Amino acid sequence: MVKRLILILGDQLSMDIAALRQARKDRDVIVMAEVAEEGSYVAHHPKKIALVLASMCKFAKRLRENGWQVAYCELDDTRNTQSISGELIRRAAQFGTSDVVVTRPGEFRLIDALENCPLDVTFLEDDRFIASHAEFEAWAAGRKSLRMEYFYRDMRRKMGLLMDGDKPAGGKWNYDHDNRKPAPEDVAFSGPLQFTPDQIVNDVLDLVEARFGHHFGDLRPFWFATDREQAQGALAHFVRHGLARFGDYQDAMLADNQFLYHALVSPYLNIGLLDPLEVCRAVEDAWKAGHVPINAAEGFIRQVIGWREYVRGIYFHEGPEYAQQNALDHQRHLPDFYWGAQTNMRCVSKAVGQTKSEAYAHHIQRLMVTGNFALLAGIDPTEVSEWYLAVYADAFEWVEAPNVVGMSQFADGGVIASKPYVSSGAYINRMSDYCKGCHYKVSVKTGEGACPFNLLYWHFLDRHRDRFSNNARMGNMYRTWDRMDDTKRETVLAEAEAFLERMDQGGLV
Ligand code: FAD
Ligand code: DLZ
Ligand code: SF4
Repeated sequence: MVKRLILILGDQLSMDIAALRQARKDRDVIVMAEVAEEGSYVAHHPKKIALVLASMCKFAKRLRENGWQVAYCELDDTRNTQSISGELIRRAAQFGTSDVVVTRPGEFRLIDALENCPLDVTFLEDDRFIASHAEFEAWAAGRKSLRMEYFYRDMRRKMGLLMDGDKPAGGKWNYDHDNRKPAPEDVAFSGPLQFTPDQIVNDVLDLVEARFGHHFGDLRPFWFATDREQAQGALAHFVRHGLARFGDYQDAMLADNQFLYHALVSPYLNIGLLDPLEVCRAVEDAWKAGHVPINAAEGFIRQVIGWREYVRGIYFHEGPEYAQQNALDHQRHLPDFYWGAQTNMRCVSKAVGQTKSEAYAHHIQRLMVTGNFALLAGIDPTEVSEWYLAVYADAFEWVEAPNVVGMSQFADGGVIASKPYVSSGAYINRMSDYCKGCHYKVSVKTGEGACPFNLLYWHFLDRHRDRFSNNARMGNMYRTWDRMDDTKRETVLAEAEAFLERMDQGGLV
């Protein structure tokens, strides 16, 4: 019987992950390694590193309790080679085997490293998803455009979620129309369940502080769930107390409430502490029991079996070059205020501020504040993508890159989005309370105090006229721009240029 090394990565912490399912306790060794390379290929937020390392420690402990032989290497072990393939090579020599089994990683960088590792590595499909690669390819084959909505309906039918026979429950596939309420005065949900660090977590926090404390982001207070039971508790808490209003206020933003009615389950889903289907079943059960309305349940389930599955399909369908695309040829460097330097734009400052403290911002903050600004200002999408990959606790390339490069920056030329997600300050004002108390005035279009989003919005449309003016969904925007008198348009463009110039030179904007 040949001994094999079963590699479990930091985002593969599921007891029924493919590599573990076909391993044998009497023969195989589970290899897990905390390595500097994974913590620093981008400068991950310290909270994200702590989440992964603490969850890895607890997962290894659970494996040992279940009778597995686990070769676990801590970050500060002097024998640690500090890379995943280095650790596999070292363990192969130690256990006298060259056979490795791994569930396919969620990032081409690591797949490539393992393919080039001088060992016999067998990859198994990561089947913690609802759509396999083959299913996504079959769905994509022959389609002119790969829009999410039809894929989502197939996933609903496949899993029988919110279905009434072969019809969607409630009569509609999509209740998005009901899900665009502006920010409420009061939020009745006190936010995600928070966990006091135990000894294992505290030890990891000390380690992360010493090794990665210089990265952008606050390590403490740290309250994430770090094992399956805690993550399940966090999910149950959200379903019970937050879900009912999730749909209504999904797109709303508040300066002093980071979480509104959001679930905060993506970090747990993405490292394997929760399973997407169990999350969706819990939501569906709450609807069936009459505890939450259909727009909340449908809106939530669409995010998980629709968007989450779809972006993963796109990442693997498009291949390793996808994350480097730059269809709009944007070349500007990411401004320092994305890393916490001062800015007078209150919306950006608040979104970045909560990213720093929580390693979290919700979808609309990512899309319509930080993403929108980067797109309007023409920031290099590779720099934008690196930022998102670093700063959010839930960021792994298979999910981050399509959301940033595709959905948010239109750098894939329209694979994901049929038009760029750009807006002036008016949208931010409608959906948030950011503009009250901002240095800029959202109602001012040019001159003293003009909101930069207002200026840059037209600048974006003007500089990309060749690409977008024939887009049916953007015709109105161009007609409005074209109706302005020449002097007004010249003023807008000149002020936008002056703003960008100031920003590039590191001035306070
Ligand atoms: P909720 O708002 O409560 O939504 C419920 C769940 O739906 C999430 O937990 C998540 O699993 C899923 N979901 C919702 N939207 C998406 C989506 N567009 N893609 C994939 N899953 C989705 N999500 C990540 O998991 N990792 C990322 O690195 C990431 N980067 C993003 C970058 C940008 C520019 C944008 C616009 C979105 C990004 N998202 C990413 C999607 C979304 O913002 C997060 O999934 C969500 O904010 C997570 O918080 P939550 O659990 O409170 O989600
Ligand atoms: C994100 C991360 C970090 C910070 N550290 C580790 C680690 O030390 N060991 C490990 O096995 N995995 C880690 N990860 C998760 C990997 O980066 C992740 O598996 C790949 O990005 C593929 O999705
Ligand atoms: Fe953001 Fe403009 Fe509103 Fe200020 S006025 S918060 S810059 S949208």
